[in-house]
Amino acid sequence: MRKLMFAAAMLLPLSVMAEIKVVDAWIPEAPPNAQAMAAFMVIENDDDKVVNVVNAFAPGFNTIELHKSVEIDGMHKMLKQDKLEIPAMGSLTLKPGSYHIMLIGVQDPRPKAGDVIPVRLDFEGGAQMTVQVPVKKRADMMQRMQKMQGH
Ligand SMILES: [Cu+2]
Repeated sequence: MRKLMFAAAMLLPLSVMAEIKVVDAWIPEAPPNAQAMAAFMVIENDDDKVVNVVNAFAPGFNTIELHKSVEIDGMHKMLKQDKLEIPAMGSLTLKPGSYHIMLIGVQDPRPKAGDVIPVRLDFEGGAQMTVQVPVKKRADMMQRMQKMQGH
């Protein structure tokens, strides 16, 4: 029994991953002159502890940052976040106008609808998870989201 518990402890950084599920991930296709793109997704946490995303990486971009869009005095601003906090037994929704993963410095060839970008999430404690995120036309996706909200 003692041996078993030791083995479980060794696997701890990996076991964090088992509690995390990412759904509805997408990246809106950007206009040809756009310098940045954004990744959206719902990160679900089945653990009874808070899980933090502290970094992210995606090939084809110069810099990746964790952002939150806010409105201050009627101005849209994006604030850099040190971490994205996924509540215990809860989820965090990354969506337009809110939290997102900012993909800055788009390299050639530019991602377009139909492409899939592997986005790696780095969790506090060292665990990593790569999510295959499809690039989609923004109009198609916004329409789908409105339908889901009953509009
Ligand atoms: Cu941003």
